Amino acid sequence: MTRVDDIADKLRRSERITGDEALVMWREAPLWLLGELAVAAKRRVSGDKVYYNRNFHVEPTNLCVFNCRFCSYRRPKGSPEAWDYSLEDIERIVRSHAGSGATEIHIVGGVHPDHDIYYYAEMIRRVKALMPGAAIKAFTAIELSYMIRKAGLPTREGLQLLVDAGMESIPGGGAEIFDEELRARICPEKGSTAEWFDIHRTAHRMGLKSNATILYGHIETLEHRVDHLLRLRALQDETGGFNAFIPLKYRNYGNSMSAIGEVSVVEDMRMLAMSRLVLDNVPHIKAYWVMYGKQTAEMALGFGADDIDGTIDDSTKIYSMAGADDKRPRITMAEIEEMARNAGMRAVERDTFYNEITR
Ligand code: V47
Repeated sequence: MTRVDDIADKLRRSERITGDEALVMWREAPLWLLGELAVAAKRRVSGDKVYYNRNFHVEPTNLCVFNCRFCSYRRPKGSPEAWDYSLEDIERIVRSHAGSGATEIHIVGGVHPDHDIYYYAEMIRRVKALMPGAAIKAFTAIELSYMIRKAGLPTREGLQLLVDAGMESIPGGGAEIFDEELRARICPEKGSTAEWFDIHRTAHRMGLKSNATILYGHIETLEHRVDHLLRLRALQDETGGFNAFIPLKYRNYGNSMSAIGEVSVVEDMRMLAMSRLVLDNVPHIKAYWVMYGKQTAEMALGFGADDIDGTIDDSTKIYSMAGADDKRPRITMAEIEEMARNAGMRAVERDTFYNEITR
């Protein structure tokens, strides 16, 4: 028996693998084996289901106090491509999605230099008032940490203020790469790994659910990826608060790391499968179709993903600005159903908390 065979058997018995074992699989296991193991692990959690929701994004601004090297979205103040919506603009955006049946509104943007936490609480209140039936998933841990620190509040109090306004869960962005040395190279000014974990740990202890991400396919090594996954697995052991993990592929258009290029689709599939296999305690692995494109997201269902995110309704620019093919991303429920069928699975509409929705 080779080392790969041994580890594969461990995974078939649903045993946890170590970081070293993960590295062996990542480097040496054939793609078909990773697919087989990851789909078996996925089926133990979600059977033949492929989850999606009806959602849209609100991106209040692309001004940002930070200047991450991989970001294609940020613009400096005064740029003709900068936007900075007022609360009334945001209300207009939300109203434009009335009747879409959305059950989730994902609010995320740049870290604005001037707005404070009370402004964001008011934003959430206004959005919630317009669509009380939709759950608000708002602000990356980096945005949250910045606004809470600026207000001089302890983390729990800051989060509570936003929860009282109507925030119901936290998206996974801002994680990038947890390794401190690498983080300092790709996003030197950005909120730290410790801040990201403080927000998610505190949120989980308050009973909030959140997601987690990794930005992969740039200058990181496999060791960095495994380290990232292990740090998330440890917090999940402690709190159980993560709903989903979303590997985000570095897209290289229009940012200062463009020369690096993008990793192959095979690398994407290995990333998805290894996420499923290492994160044995995170129920959902999301193949974010806006970032991968619809065809790659469909293929991801054969590598351990059980969620493709939502209908989006042409509401996000982060990925089109970074080079994603779909410049006006939207997907219908019929398309999602076909994707699931093509992968031998069944599309299931869910809410933010993975309750199934039957209409
Ligand atoms: O944190 C920025 C990433 C993230 C690039 O929680 C880039 O359900 C690739 O977190 N290439 C924001 N990625 C998006 C995000 C997200 C998306 C969908 C669902 C959820 C969820 C969360 O986008 C940022 C950063 O890691 N990002 N620039 C780029 N050039």
